[in-house]
Amino acid sequence: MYFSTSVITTALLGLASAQNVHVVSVSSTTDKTLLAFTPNNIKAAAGDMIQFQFLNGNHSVVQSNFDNPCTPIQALVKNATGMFSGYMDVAASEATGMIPTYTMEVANDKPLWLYCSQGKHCQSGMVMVVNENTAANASRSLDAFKALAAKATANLDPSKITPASGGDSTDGTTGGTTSSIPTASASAIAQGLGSAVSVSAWTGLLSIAAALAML
Ligand SMILES: [Cu+2]
Repeated sequence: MYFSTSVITTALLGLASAQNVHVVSVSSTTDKTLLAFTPNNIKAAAGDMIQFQFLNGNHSVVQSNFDNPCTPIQALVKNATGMFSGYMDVAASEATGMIPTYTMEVANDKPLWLYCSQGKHCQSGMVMVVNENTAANASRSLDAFKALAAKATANLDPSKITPASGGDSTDGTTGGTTSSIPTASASAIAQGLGSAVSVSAWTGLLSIAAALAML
């Protein structure tokens, strides 16, 4: 069996790009009162991973839609399984030297509107967007979403809502997984700013390399 170098290179690049991990800091290691996701406006391709690293406080990440900033999407769209990280109490795991994380895979390139369902954090601007698309609709910007959130009458907990009986099922929804990582490595990854290739991607590359060596 024979593979040209270009075919192999393309395969390796494809694998690496499919495993891009975007790191988002939730609150801050230095300012525990910070109610923000950083960065709060990211571009991610379908198949990319987003890892939320909970650095302080007790926050969550919940999927809404643009028009209803502080409301879980499952309260808006029938059969939606919108993402919800659960509440991540950083103080509870601090003594172990670990911080909680929540990692999700991006399903498509549509805008994904997210908020924190703790207290009035959503109204305070603890919101973000993945794949903002102001080219398609100039009014659907992160700034406009924040302004809508500030006026929301309630900040809804996904575990305490009534599932929707109607709505637009074209809204993309997704799930994720929770884990924890050493506090030290969290800041190291966060300083990488943006994307990094995950361990599993490299494991994949190594197994492909091993397979090729046996041809
Ligand atoms: Cu919060």
